[in-house]
Amino acid sequence: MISPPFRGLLREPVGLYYLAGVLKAEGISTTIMDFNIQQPIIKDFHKYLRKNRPKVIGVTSYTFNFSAAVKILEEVRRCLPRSITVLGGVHASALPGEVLRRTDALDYVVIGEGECTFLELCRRVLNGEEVKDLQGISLRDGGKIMINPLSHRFVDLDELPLPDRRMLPLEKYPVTSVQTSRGCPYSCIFCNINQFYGRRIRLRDPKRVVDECSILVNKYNKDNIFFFGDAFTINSDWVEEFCDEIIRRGLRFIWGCETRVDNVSLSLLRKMSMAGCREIQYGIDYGDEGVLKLLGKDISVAEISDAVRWAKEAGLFVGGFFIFNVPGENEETMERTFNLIQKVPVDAIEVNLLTPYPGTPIWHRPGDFGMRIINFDFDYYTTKRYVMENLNFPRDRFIPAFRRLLRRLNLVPVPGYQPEIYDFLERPPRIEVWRRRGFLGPLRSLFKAL
Ligand code: B12
Ligand code: SF4
Repeated sequence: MISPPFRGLLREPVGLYYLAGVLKAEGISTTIMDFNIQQPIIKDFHKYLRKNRPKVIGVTSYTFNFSAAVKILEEVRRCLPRSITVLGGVHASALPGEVLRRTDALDYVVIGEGECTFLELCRRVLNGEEVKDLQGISLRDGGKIMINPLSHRFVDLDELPLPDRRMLPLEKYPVTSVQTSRGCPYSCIFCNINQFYGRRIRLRDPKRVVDECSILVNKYNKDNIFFFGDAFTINSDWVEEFCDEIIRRGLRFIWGCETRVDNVSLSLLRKMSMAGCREIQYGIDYGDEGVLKLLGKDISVAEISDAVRWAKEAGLFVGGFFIFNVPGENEETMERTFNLIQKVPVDAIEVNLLTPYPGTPIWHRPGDFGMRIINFDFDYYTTKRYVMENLNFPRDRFIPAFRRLLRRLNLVPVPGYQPEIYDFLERPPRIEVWRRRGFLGPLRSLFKAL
Protein backbone atom coordinates (compact mmCIF):
# COMPACT_ATOMS: atom_id res chain seq x y z
CA MET A 1 0.00 0.00 0.00
CA ILE A 2 1.23 3.43 -0.88
CA SER A 3 0.72 6.91 0.55
CA PRO A 4 1.41 9.50 -2.19
CA PRO A 5 3.35 12.67 -1.42
CA PHE A 6 1.85 16.00 -0.43
CA ARG A 7 3.18 19.28 0.94
CA GLY A 8 2.70 19.74 4.63
CA LEU A 9 3.58 18.32 8.01
CA LEU A 10 5.05 14.85 8.00
CA ARG A 11 2.79 12.32 9.76
CA GLU A 12 2.39 8.58 9.45
CA PRO A 13 -0.42 7.32 7.19
CA VAL A 14 -2.30 5.77 10.11
CA GLY A 15 -5.13 4.49 7.87
CA LEU A 16 -2.65 2.22 6.08
CA TYR A 17 -1.45 0.78 9.40
CA TYR A 18 -5.01 -0.22 10.22
CA LEU A 19 -5.61 -1.77 6.80
CA ALA A 20 -2.29 -3.64 6.99
CA GLY A 21 -3.22 -4.87 10.48
CA VAL A 22 -6.41 -6.60 9.35
CA LEU A 23 -4.75 -8.08 6.25
CA LYS A 24 -1.81 -9.44 8.21
CA ALA A 25 -4.14 -10.92 10.82
CA GLU A 26 -5.68 -12.97 7.98
CA GLY A 27 -2.24 -14.10 6.81
CA ILE A 28 -2.01 -11.75 3.81
CA SER A 29 1.52 -10.41 3.48
CA THR A 30 1.51 -6.63 3.24
CA THR A 31 3.96 -3.73 3.00
CA ILE A 32 3.48 0.03 3.29
CA MET A 33 5.40 2.73 1.42
CA ASP A 34 5.06 6.39 2.34
CA PHE A 35 6.30 8.46 -0.58
CA ASN A 36 6.59 11.44 1.74
CA ILE A 37 9.67 9.85 3.28
CA GLN A 38 10.65 7.12 0.84
CA GLN A 39 10.91 8.94 -2.46
CA PRO A 40 12.04 6.30 -4.93
CA ILE A 41 12.94 7.38 -8.43
CA ILE A 42 10.65 5.74 -11.01
CA LYS A 43 13.33 3.27 -12.10
CA ASP A 44 13.72 1.99 -8.53
CA PHE A 45 9.97 1.85 -8.00
CA HIS A 46 9.60 -0.33 -11.13
CA LYS A 47 12.48 -2.49 -9.94
CA TYR A 48 10.78 -2.95 -6.55
CA LEU A 49 7.46 -3.84 -8.19
CA ARG A 50 9.05 -6.33 -10.62
CA LYS A 51 10.96 -7.99 -7.82
CA ASN A 52 8.04 -8.31 -5.41
CA ARG A 53 5.17 -8.63 -7.90
CA PRO A 54 2.35 -7.65 -5.49
CA LYS A 55 -1.03 -9.03 -6.55
CA VAL A 56 -2.95 -6.05 -5.19
CA ILE A 57 -1.67 -2.48 -4.91
CA GLY A 58 -3.66 -0.14 -2.72
CA VAL A 59 -3.14 3.61 -2.83
CA THR A 60 -4.59 6.14 -0.40
CA SER A 61 -5.33 9.74 -1.27
CA TYR A 62 -6.76 12.98 0.00
CA THR A 63 -8.14 15.56 -2.44
CA PHE A 64 -5.00 17.68 -2.60
CA ASN A 65 -2.72 14.76 -3.55
CA PHE A 66 -5.12 12.88 -5.80
CA SER A 67 -3.11 13.66 -8.94
CA ALA A 68 0.01 12.20 -7.26
CA ALA A 69 -2.04 9.06 -6.53
CA VAL A 70 -3.05 8.86 -10.21
CA LYS A 71 0.61 9.08 -11.28
CA ILE A 72 1.51 6.23 -8.94
CA LEU A 73 -1.39 4.07 -10.21
CA GLU A 74 -0.29 4.70 -13.80
CA GLU A 75 3.30 3.71 -13.05
CA VAL A 76 2.05 0.52 -11.38
CA ARG A 77 -0.11 -0.31 -14.40
CA ARG A 78 2.77 0.34 -16.80
CA CYS A 79 5.08 -1.91 -14.82
CA LEU A 80 2.69 -4.68 -13.70
CA PRO A 81 -0.27 -4.65 -16.09
CA ARG A 82 -1.89 -7.67 -14.41
CA SER A 83 -1.86 -6.41 -10.81
CA ILE A 84 -5.10 -5.23 -9.29
CA THR A 85 -5.10 -1.57 -8.28
CA VAL A 86 -7.31 -0.09 -5.56
CA LEU A 87 -7.78 3.49 -4.40
CA GLY A 88 -9.26 4.45 -1.01
CA GLY A 89 -9.52 7.46 1.31
CA VAL A 90 -11.73 10.52 1.70
CA HIS A 91 -11.39 11.79 -1.87
CA ALA A 92 -12.08 8.56 -3.74
CA SER A 93 -14.95 7.80 -1.33
CA ALA A 94 -16.64 11.11 -2.14
CA LEU A 95 -16.17 10.76 -5.91
CA PRO A 96 -15.91 7.01 -6.64
CA GLY A 97 -17.19 7.22 -10.21
CA GLU A 98 -15.16 10.28 -11.17
CA VAL A 99 -11.86 8.86 -9.94
CA LEU A 100 -12.42 5.66 -11.95
CA ARG A 101 -13.18 7.76 -15.02
CA ARG A 102 -9.99 9.76 -14.51
CA THR A 103 -7.66 6.79 -15.12
CA ASP A 104 -7.85 3.31 -16.62
CA ALA A 105 -4.96 2.38 -14.34
CA LEU A 106 -7.45 2.05 -11.45
CA ASP A 107 -9.55 -1.12 -11.05
CA TYR A 108 -11.47 -0.58 -7.79
CA VAL A 109 -12.39 2.14 -5.34
CA VAL A 110 -13.03 1.19 -1.72
CA ILE A 111 -15.64 3.58 -0.36
CA GLY A 112 -15.52 4.77 3.27
CA GLU A 113 -13.93 2.95 6.16
CA GLY A 114 -11.68 0.41 4.51
CA GLU A 115 -10.86 -2.42 6.90
CA CYS A 116 -13.69 -4.89 6.17
CA THR A 117 -14.15 -4.11 2.48
CA PHE A 118 -10.46 -4.18 1.55
CA LEU A 119 -9.87 -7.41 3.44
CA GLU A 120 -12.76 -9.07 1.60
CA LEU A 121 -11.62 -7.63 -1.74
CA CYS A 122 -8.05 -8.94 -1.28
CA ARG A 123 -9.37 -12.31 -0.12
CA ARG A 124 -11.54 -12.67 -3.21
CA VAL A 125 -8.81 -11.50 -5.61
CA LEU A 126 -6.26 -13.89 -4.10
CA ASN A 127 -8.75 -16.78 -4.28
CA GLY A 128 -9.73 -15.92 -7.85
CA GLU A 129 -13.34 -15.22 -6.78
CA GLU A 130 -15.83 -12.72 -8.26
CA VAL A 131 -15.52 -9.21 -6.79
CA LYS A 132 -18.28 -7.45 -8.73
CA ASP A 133 -21.00 -7.82 -6.08
CA LEU A 134 -18.88 -6.70 -3.12
CA GLN A 135 -20.60 -3.97 -1.10
CA GLY A 136 -18.85 -0.61 -0.68
CA ILE A 137 -16.74 -0.69 -3.83
CA SER A 138 -16.88 1.03 -7.17
CA LEU A 139 -15.63 -0.63 -10.36
CA ARG A 140 -15.74 -0.68 -14.14
CA ASP A 141 -18.02 -3.39 -15.53
CA GLY A 142 -17.60 -3.49 -19.27
CA GLY A 143 -17.78 0.16 -20.20
CA LYS A 144 -20.04 1.02 -17.26
CA ILE A 145 -19.07 2.39 -13.85
CA MET A 146 -20.79 0.55 -10.99
CA ILE A 147 -21.07 1.96 -7.47
CA ASN A 148 -22.10 -0.76 -5.00
CA PRO A 149 -23.88 0.59 -1.92
CA LEU A 150 -22.10 0.64 1.43
CA SER A 151 -23.03 -1.90 4.06
CA HIS A 152 -23.11 0.96 6.65
CA ARG A 153 -21.48 -1.28 9.16
CA PHE A 154 -18.78 0.60 11.04
CA VAL A 155 -15.91 -1.26 12.64
CA ASP A 156 -15.44 -1.56 16.40
CA LEU A 157 -12.12 0.25 16.84
CA ASP A 158 -11.17 -1.96 19.79
CA GLU A 159 -11.35 -5.04 17.59
CA LEU A 160 -8.73 -3.73 15.17
CA PRO A 161 -5.12 -4.84 15.67
CA LEU A 162 -2.90 -2.10 17.12
CA PRO A 163 -0.88 -0.35 14.37
CA ASP A 164 2.38 -2.16 13.68
CA ARG A 165 4.86 0.70 13.73
CA ARG A 166 7.67 -1.45 12.32
CA MET A 167 6.04 -1.13 8.91
CA LEU A 168 7.53 2.33 8.37
CA PRO A 169 10.78 3.96 9.55
CA LEU A 170 9.26 5.58 12.62
CA GLU A 171 12.37 7.62 13.40
CA LYS A 172 11.78 9.68 10.25
CA TYR A 173 8.51 11.10 11.59
CA PRO A 174 8.89 14.06 13.94
CA VAL A 175 5.70 13.23 15.86
CA THR A 176 3.87 9.94 16.24
CA SER A 177 0.13 9.93 15.58
CA VAL A 178 -2.46 7.91 17.47
CA GLN A 179 -6.14 7.79 16.57
CA THR A 180 -8.55 7.99 19.52
CA SER A 181 -11.94 7.95 17.79
CA ARG A 182 -13.86 7.97 14.53
CA GLY A 183 -17.08 9.78 13.71
CA CYS A 184 -18.44 13.23 14.56
CA PRO A 185 -21.93 14.48 15.52
CA TYR A 186 -21.32 18.06 14.30
CA SER A 187 -22.11 19.50 10.87
CA CYS A 188 -19.48 21.99 9.76
CA ILE A 189 -20.20 22.88 6.14
CA PHE A 190 -16.59 22.33 5.01
CA CYS A 191 -16.26 18.80 6.39
CA ASN A 192 -17.67 15.39 5.50
CA ILE A 193 -16.28 13.31 8.35
CA ASN A 194 -19.77 12.50 9.61
CA GLN A 195 -20.78 11.04 6.25
CA PHE A 196 -17.58 9.12 6.07
CA TYR A 197 -17.28 7.77 9.61
CA GLY A 198 -20.84 8.36 10.80
CA ARG A 199 -22.44 10.86 13.19
CA ARG A 200 -22.00 8.60 16.19
CA ILE A 201 -18.61 9.00 17.74
CA ARG A 202 -16.81 5.71 18.26
CA LEU A 203 -14.26 6.14 21.00
CA ARG A 204 -11.52 3.60 21.53
CA ASP A 205 -11.17 2.05 24.96
CA PRO A 206 -8.92 4.60 26.76
CA LYS A 207 -6.88 1.75 28.29
CA ARG A 208 -6.14 0.39 24.84
CA VAL A 209 -5.04 3.83 23.64
CA VAL A 210 -2.71 4.02 26.64
CA ASP A 211 -1.44 0.50 25.78
CA GLU A 212 -0.56 1.84 22.33
CA CYS A 213 1.21 4.85 23.89
CA SER A 214 3.08 2.55 26.23
CA ILE A 215 4.43 0.56 23.27
CA LEU A 216 5.48 3.78 21.54
CA VAL A 217 7.22 5.09 24.64
CA ASN A 218 8.82 1.90 25.95
CA LYS A 219 9.52 -0.03 22.76
CA TYR A 220 10.14 2.74 20.24
CA ASN A 221 11.49 5.44 22.58
CA LYS A 222 8.96 7.97 21.38
CA ASP A 223 8.33 10.79 23.82
CA ASN A 224 5.89 12.94 21.84
CA ILE A 225 2.55 11.82 20.52
CA PHE A 226 -0.19 13.66 18.68
CA PHE A 227 -3.73 12.35 19.23
CA PHE A 228 -6.25 12.81 16.53
CA GLY A 229 -9.88 12.00 16.79
CA ASP A 230 -12.48 14.13 15.20
CA ALA A 231 -13.02 15.99 18.50
CA PHE A 232 -10.64 14.71 21.17
CA THR A 233 -12.48 16.13 24.20
CA ILE A 234 -16.02 15.39 23.03
CA ASN A 235 -16.57 13.03 25.96
CA SER A 236 -15.02 14.46 29.13
CA ASP A 237 -15.40 11.15 31.05
CA TRP A 238 -13.35 9.46 28.35
CA VAL A 239 -10.61 12.10 28.60
CA GLU A 240 -10.58 11.84 32.43
CA GLU A 241 -10.25 8.08 32.26
CA PHE A 242 -7.53 8.33 29.64
CA CYS A 243 -5.52 10.86 31.67
CA ASP A 244 -5.97 8.87 34.90
CA GLU A 245 -4.67 5.78 33.16
CA ILE A 246 -1.53 7.59 31.93
CA ILE A 247 -0.91 8.97 35.42
CA ARG A 248 -1.66 5.62 37.15
CA ARG A 249 0.84 3.80 34.92
CA GLY A 250 3.45 6.53 35.45
CA LEU A 251 3.87 6.75 31.68
CA ARG A 252 5.98 9.77 30.81
CA PHE A 253 5.56 11.37 27.41
CA ILE A 254 4.31 14.69 26.13
CA TRP A 255 1.37 15.00 23.83
CA GLY A 256 -0.88 17.27 21.84
CA CYS A 257 -4.40 17.05 20.47
CA GLU A 258 -6.93 18.98 18.43
CA THR A 259 -10.48 19.68 19.52
CA ARG A 260 -13.45 22.04 19.61
CA VAL A 261 -13.69 25.03 21.96
CA ASP A 262 -17.13 24.03 23.24
CA ASN A 263 -16.19 20.79 24.93
CA VAL A 264 -13.39 21.75 27.28
CA SER A 265 -13.35 23.07 30.86
CA LEU A 266 -10.59 24.43 33.05
CA SER A 267 -10.57 21.30 35.23
CA LEU A 268 -10.40 18.99 32.21
CA LEU A 269 -7.54 20.98 30.67
CA ARG A 270 -5.68 20.90 34.01
CA LYS A 271 -6.08 17.13 34.16
CA MET A 272 -4.79 16.85 30.58
CA SER A 273 -1.79 18.98 31.47
CA MET A 274 -1.05 16.74 34.49
CA ALA A 275 -1.09 13.73 32.15
CA GLY A 276 1.53 15.27 29.82
CA CYS A 277 -0.52 17.36 27.40
CA ARG A 278 1.52 20.34 26.21
CA GLU A 279 -0.32 21.60 23.14
CA ILE A 280 -3.97 21.96 22.23
CA GLN A 281 -5.18 23.01 18.80
CA TYR A 282 -8.65 24.54 18.51
CA GLY A 283 -10.77 24.87 15.38
CA ILE A 284 -11.76 28.49 16.12
CA ASP A 285 -12.37 29.34 12.48
CA TYR A 286 -13.82 32.83 12.77
CA GLY A 287 -14.48 35.73 15.13
CA ASP A 288 -18.00 36.68 14.11
CA GLU A 289 -20.99 34.75 15.41
CA GLY A 290 -23.09 35.23 12.27
CA VAL A 291 -20.31 33.69 10.17
CA LEU A 292 -19.73 30.89 12.68
CA LYS A 293 -23.41 30.03 12.40
CA LEU A 294 -23.27 29.95 8.61
CA LEU A 295 -20.23 27.67 8.86
CA GLY A 296 -22.35 25.26 10.91
CA LYS A 297 -19.84 25.55 13.76
CA ASP A 298 -22.30 25.86 16.63
CA ILE A 299 -19.80 27.72 18.84
CA SER A 300 -19.79 31.23 20.29
CA VAL A 301 -17.12 33.90 20.64
CA ALA A 302 -17.46 33.60 24.44
CA GLU A 303 -16.71 29.86 24.22
CA ILE A 304 -13.64 30.62 22.10
CA SER A 305 -12.32 33.16 24.63
CA ASP A 306 -12.94 30.85 27.59
CA ALA A 307 -11.39 27.81 25.93
CA VAL A 308 -8.19 29.67 25.01
CA ARG A 309 -7.90 31.37 28.42
CA TRP A 310 -8.45 28.09 30.30
CA ALA A 311 -5.87 26.28 28.19
CA LYS A 312 -3.33 29.00 28.94
CA GLU A 313 -4.22 28.79 32.65
CA ALA A 314 -3.61 25.04 32.45
CA GLY A 315 -0.15 25.77 31.02
CA LEU A 316 -0.78 24.57 27.47
CA PHE A 317 0.56 25.94 24.20
CA VAL A 318 -2.53 26.97 22.23
CA GLY A 319 -2.88 26.79 18.44
CA GLY A 320 -5.93 28.17 16.64
CA PHE A 321 -7.12 27.38 13.13
CA PHE A 322 -8.91 30.11 11.19
CA ILE A 323 -10.74 30.09 7.84
CA PHE A 324 -11.29 33.08 5.58
CA ASN A 325 -13.23 33.67 2.37
CA VAL A 326 -16.33 32.28 4.09
CA PRO A 327 -20.10 32.81 3.79
CA GLY A 328 -21.36 36.01 5.42
CA GLU A 329 -17.90 37.60 5.40
CA ASN A 330 -17.19 41.28 4.79
CA GLU A 331 -14.63 43.88 5.89
CA GLU A 332 -16.35 44.26 9.30
CA THR A 333 -16.48 40.53 10.10
CA MET A 334 -12.79 40.30 9.14
CA GLU A 335 -12.04 43.14 11.52
CA ARG A 336 -13.93 41.36 14.31
CA THR A 337 -11.87 38.24 13.67
CA PHE A 338 -8.66 40.27 13.71
CA ASN A 339 -9.72 41.77 17.04
CA LEU A 340 -10.47 38.33 18.47
CA ILE A 341 -7.04 37.06 17.42
CA GLN A 342 -5.46 40.07 19.14
CA LYS A 343 -7.56 39.62 22.27
CA VAL A 344 -7.36 35.89 22.98
CA PRO A 345 -3.96 34.62 24.10
CA VAL A 346 -3.41 32.06 21.31
CA ASP A 347 0.26 31.20 20.83
CA ALA A 348 0.00 30.25 17.16
CA ILE A 349 -2.54 30.58 14.43
CA GLU A 350 -2.97 28.92 11.09
CA VAL A 351 -4.89 30.78 8.43
CA ASN A 352 -6.72 28.84 5.73
CA LEU A 353 -9.08 29.66 2.89
CA LEU A 354 -12.41 27.88 2.60
CA THR A 355 -12.01 24.87 0.29
CA PRO A 356 -14.96 22.90 -1.07
CA TYR A 357 -13.79 19.33 -0.51
CA PRO A 358 -15.93 16.81 -2.42
CA GLY A 359 -18.68 15.35 -0.28
CA THR A 360 -19.06 18.40 1.97
CA PRO A 361 -22.17 20.64 2.01
CA ILE A 362 -20.15 23.56 0.60
CA TRP A 363 -19.14 21.33 -2.34
CA HIS A 364 -22.65 20.04 -3.01
CA ARG A 365 -24.56 23.29 -2.48
CA PRO A 366 -22.21 26.31 -2.64
CA GLY A 367 -25.07 28.53 -3.87
CA ASP A 368 -27.01 27.93 -0.65
CA PHE A 369 -24.18 29.66 1.19
CA GLY A 370 -23.78 32.51 -1.31
CA MET A 371 -20.58 30.94 -2.69
CA ARG A 372 -19.42 29.83 -6.15
CA ILE A 373 -16.68 27.34 -6.95
CA ILE A 374 -14.32 28.91 -9.50
CA ASN A 375 -11.57 26.29 -9.66
CA PHE A 376 -12.14 22.53 -9.94
CA ASP A 377 -8.46 21.60 -10.20
CA PHE A 378 -7.88 19.53 -7.05
CA ASP A 379 -4.15 20.35 -7.02
CA TYR A 380 -5.28 23.74 -5.77
CA TYR A 381 -7.34 22.32 -2.88
CA THR A 382 -4.63 22.88 -0.28
CA THR A 383 -6.64 25.49 1.72
CA LYS A 384 -4.07 28.08 0.72
CA ARG A 385 -5.54 28.85 -2.71
CA TYR A 386 -8.50 30.97 -3.72
CA VAL A 387 -10.77 28.34 -5.32
CA MET A 388 -14.19 29.73 -4.49
CA GLU A 389 -15.76 33.15 -4.54
CA ASN A 390 -18.18 34.72 -2.08
CA LEU A 391 -20.84 36.32 -4.29
CA ASN A 392 -21.47 39.03 -1.69
CA PHE A 393 -17.80 39.65 -0.96
CA PRO A 394 -16.19 39.07 -4.35
CA ARG A 395 -12.53 38.65 -5.20
CA ASP A 396 -11.84 42.35 -5.85
CA ARG A 397 -12.95 43.20 -2.29
CA PHE A 398 -11.77 40.07 -0.49
CA ILE A 399 -8.19 39.99 -1.72
CA PRO A 400 -7.11 43.52 -0.68
CA ALA A 401 -8.84 43.05 2.69
CA PHE A 402 -7.20 39.66 3.22
CA ARG A 403 -3.78 40.97 2.23
CA ARG A 404 -4.18 43.80 4.75
CA LEU A 405 -5.20 41.32 7.43
CA LEU A 406 -2.18 39.08 6.84
CA ARG A 407 0.13 42.08 7.06
CA ARG A 408 -1.44 43.21 10.34
CA LEU A 409 -1.25 39.72 11.79
CA ASN A 410 2.49 39.82 11.20
CA LEU A 411 2.67 36.22 10.07
CA VAL A 412 5.94 34.45 9.44
CA PRO A 413 7.02 31.22 7.74
CA VAL A 414 6.91 27.95 9.63
CA PRO A 415 9.89 25.63 9.20
CA GLY A 416 8.93 22.38 7.55
CA TYR A 417 6.53 23.86 5.03
CA GLN A 418 7.54 24.37 1.43
CA PRO A 419 6.75 27.53 -0.48
CA GLU A 420 3.81 27.54 -2.79
CA ILE A 421 2.79 30.11 -5.40
CA TYR A 422 -0.38 31.94 -4.44
CA ASP A 423 -2.22 32.71 -7.61
CA PHE A 424 -4.42 35.32 -6.04
CA LEU A 425 -1.81 37.61 -4.55
CA GLU A 426 0.10 40.13 -6.65
CA ARG A 427 3.43 39.09 -5.22
CA PRO A 428 3.66 35.44 -4.16
CA PRO A 429 4.54 35.16 -0.47
CA ARG A 430 7.32 32.88 0.65
CA ILE A 431 5.28 30.57 2.77
CA GLU A 432 2.47 28.08 2.66
CA VAL A 433 1.29 28.32 6.23
CA TRP A 434 1.01 31.57 8.06
CA ARG A 435 1.79 31.66 11.72
CA ARG A 436 2.10 34.41 14.20
CA ARG A 437 5.59 35.57 15.11
CA GLY A 438 6.86 33.71 18.13
CA PHE A 439 5.46 30.32 17.22
CA LEU A 440 7.94 27.59 17.96
CA GLY A 441 7.19 25.61 14.81
CA PRO A 442 5.47 22.28 14.50
CA LEU A 443 5.15 20.09 17.60
CA ARG A 444 8.61 18.63 17.24
CA SER A 445 10.35 21.97 17.70
CA LEU A 446 7.97 22.69 20.55
CA PHE A 447 8.82 19.47 22.28
CA LYS A 448 12.53 19.98 21.72
CA ALA A 449 12.31 23.37 23.31
CA LEU A 450 10.57 22.09 26.45
C1 B12 B 1 -3.70 13.25 10.38
C2 B12 B 1 -4.30 14.23 9.40
C3 B12 B 1 -3.43 15.03 8.70
C4 B12 B 1 -1.93 14.86 8.70
C5 B12 B 1 -1.55 13.97 7.48
C6 B12 B 1 -1.24 12.55 7.88
C7 B12 B 1 -0.92 11.63 6.71
N1 B12 B 1 0.31 11.34 6.46
O1 B12 B 1 -1.82 11.17 6.08
C8 B12 B 1 -1.46 16.32 8.49
C9 B12 B 1 -1.39 17.05 9.81
C10 B12 B 1 -0.16 16.49 7.75
C11 B12 B 1 -2.66 16.86 7.72
C12 B12 B 1 -2.58 17.95 6.93
C13 B12 B 1 -3.66 18.46 6.26
N2 B12 B 1 -4.91 17.99 6.27
CO1 B12 B 1 -5.46 16.49 7.29
N3 B12 B 1 -6.20 15.21 8.37
C14 B12 B 1 -5.70 14.34 9.20
C15 B12 B 1 -6.83 13.55 9.89
C16 B12 B 1 -7.09 14.22 11.25
C17 B12 B 1 -6.58 12.08 10.11
C18 B12 B 1 -6.19 11.26 8.87
C19 B12 B 1 -6.10 9.83 9.30
O2 B12 B 1 -5.01 9.30 9.48
N4 B12 B 1 -7.24 9.23 9.58
C20 B12 B 1 -7.34 7.92 10.17
C21 B12 B 1 -7.42 6.82 9.17
C22 B12 B 1 -7.80 5.51 9.85
O3 B12 B 1 -8.41 7.16 8.24
P1 B12 B 1 -8.13 7.29 6.69
O4 B12 B 1 -6.75 7.76 6.43
O5 B12 B 1 -9.23 8.06 6.10
O6 B12 B 1 -8.17 5.78 6.19
C23 B12 B 1 -9.33 4.98 6.23
C24 B12 B 1 -10.23 5.11 5.00
O7 B12 B 1 -10.16 6.36 4.37
C25 B12 B 1 -9.82 4.00 4.10
N5 B12 B 1 -8.66 4.21 3.25
C26 B12 B 1 -7.76 5.19 3.22
N6 B12 B 1 -6.82 4.94 2.31
C27 B12 B 1 -7.09 3.79 1.74
C28 B12 B 1 -6.42 3.10 0.74
C29 B12 B 1 -6.95 1.87 0.31
C30 B12 B 1 -6.24 1.11 -0.72
C31 B12 B 1 -8.15 1.38 0.88
C32 B12 B 1 -8.70 0.13 0.43
C33 B12 B 1 -8.83 2.09 1.87
C34 B12 B 1 -8.29 3.29 2.30
O8 B12 B 1 -9.50 2.99 5.03
C35 B12 B 1 -8.84 3.56 6.17
C36 B12 B 1 -9.23 2.75 7.39
O9 B12 B 1 -10.62 2.77 7.58
C37 B12 B 1 -8.02 13.76 8.89
C38 B12 B 1 -9.40 13.70 9.51
C39 B12 B 1 -9.85 12.26 9.63
N7 B12 B 1 -10.58 12.01 10.66
O10 B12 B 1 -9.57 11.38 8.83
C40 B12 B 1 -7.69 15.11 8.29
C41 B12 B 1 -7.99 15.36 6.81
C42 B12 B 1 -7.56 14.16 6.03
N8 B12 B 1 -7.13 16.51 6.49
C43 B12 B 1 -7.68 17.34 5.72
C44 B12 B 1 -7.07 18.55 5.31
C45 B12 B 1 -7.95 19.50 4.55
C46 B12 B 1 -5.74 18.82 5.58
C47 B12 B 1 -4.96 20.09 5.21
C48 B12 B 1 -5.21 20.64 3.82
C49 B12 B 1 -5.27 21.09 6.31
C50 B12 B 1 -4.55 22.41 6.16
N9 B12 B 1 -5.29 23.43 6.08
O11 B12 B 1 -3.36 22.52 6.11
C51 B12 B 1 -3.49 19.63 5.37
C52 B12 B 1 -2.91 19.16 4.02
C53 B12 B 1 -1.48 19.36 3.89
C54 B12 B 1 -1.16 20.20 2.68
N10 B12 B 1 -0.47 21.25 2.94
O12 B12 B 1 -1.55 19.94 1.58
C55 B12 B 1 -9.06 16.89 5.31
C56 B12 B 1 -8.98 16.27 3.90
C57 B12 B 1 -10.12 16.64 3.01
C58 B12 B 1 -9.91 16.03 1.66
N11 B12 B 1 -10.99 15.70 1.03
O13 B12 B 1 -8.82 15.87 1.17
C59 B12 B 1 -9.43 15.87 6.42
C60 B12 B 1 -10.38 14.77 6.01
C61 B12 B 1 -10.02 16.71 7.58
C62 B12 B 1 -11.41 17.24 7.31
N12 B12 B 1 -12.26 17.08 8.28
O14 B12 B 1 -11.76 17.77 6.34
N13 B12 B 1 -3.75 16.11 7.94
S1 SF4 C 1 -14.69 19.98 11.27
FE1 SF4 C 1 -14.42 18.72 13.11
S2 SF4 C 1 -16.22 19.23 14.42
FE2 SF4 C 1 -16.70 19.97 12.35
S3 SF4 C 1 -17.86 18.25 11.43
FE3 SF4 C 1 -15.67 17.99 10.85
S4 SF4 C 1 -14.80 16.63 12.38
FE4 SF4 C 1 -16.75 17.40 13.20
